[in-house]
Amino acid sequence: MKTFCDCLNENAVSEELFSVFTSLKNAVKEISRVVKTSGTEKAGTQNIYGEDQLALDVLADKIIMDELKKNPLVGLVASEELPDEVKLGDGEYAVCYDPLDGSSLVDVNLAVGTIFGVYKRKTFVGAKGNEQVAALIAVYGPRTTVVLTSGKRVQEFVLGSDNKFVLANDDIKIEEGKMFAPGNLRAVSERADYMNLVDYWCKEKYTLRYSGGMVPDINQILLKGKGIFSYPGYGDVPDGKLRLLFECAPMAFLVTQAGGAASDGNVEILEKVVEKLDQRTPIYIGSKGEVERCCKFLQ
Ligand code: P6P
Repeated sequence: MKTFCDCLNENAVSEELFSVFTSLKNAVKEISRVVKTSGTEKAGTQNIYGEDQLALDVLADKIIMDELKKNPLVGLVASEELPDEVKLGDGEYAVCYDPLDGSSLVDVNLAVGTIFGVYKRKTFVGAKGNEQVAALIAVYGPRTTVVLTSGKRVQEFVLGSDNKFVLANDDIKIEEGKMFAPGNLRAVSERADYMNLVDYWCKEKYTLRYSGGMVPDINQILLKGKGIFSYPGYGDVPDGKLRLLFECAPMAFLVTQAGGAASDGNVEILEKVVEKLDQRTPIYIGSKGEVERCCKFLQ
């Protein structure tokens, strides 16, 4: 079985990026451990979006921050759980992350995940997703897996009982197929265009696969090699709830590298400029044909 290190070497990942991936891997291993064993009590605090934080959110954020602080190659970090980016030093790499996406699903024992985007920048403001040099998601489900890309291919690794990651899927590709993850369905109450699109998927007998966790839902599209995840805005939240920097851009990098696509309905996610860290965006991501269908249906 090929190890995490074997594959990074085969993909001619630089020594420096190898080191950053190792820090992310170490953080994922520790988060995987605490997700399985920690309580699900609230931390008594809220993040900048006014969402109640679980002690687990705060703990996962601390695990990642502590790990990245140990790596001199990482000069800048930004966390969905923190109000601002944090300068750590002169390292050339900038890592943005959502430490525990979908954490409200932990208490009902559904899969949750971590999302990382890696850049070579001195600030995230002004960044575009297509500047990412790497992206990695971790899925804490029945198994702990990571899916990553450094811009050459998309690979999945599974954490074994020896606490080591081994290659589970090499060179992941997304084709076309009838599977849909229609987020923010409440929007059909005000958006006839989204109603028509969901109606199309239902009439065409698409398989519904929506858990409420962006990471497992998009991980499923990557591993099944087909499908569409949609999360539109509507009413007084025209851009929806998902964050461009911390969630959508890293996901778009992974899915695009696997031959899929990601759009906000008009512009490719990877082309959108991060104007502020908490910027939201609608997102339609998955099979190319399905993203095109979303752009056609949705005005
Ligand atoms: P809704 C989880 O809270 C999250 O940020 C994403 O992981 C997920 O795709 C989305 O929100 C779910 O939103 O409106 O279905 O609860």
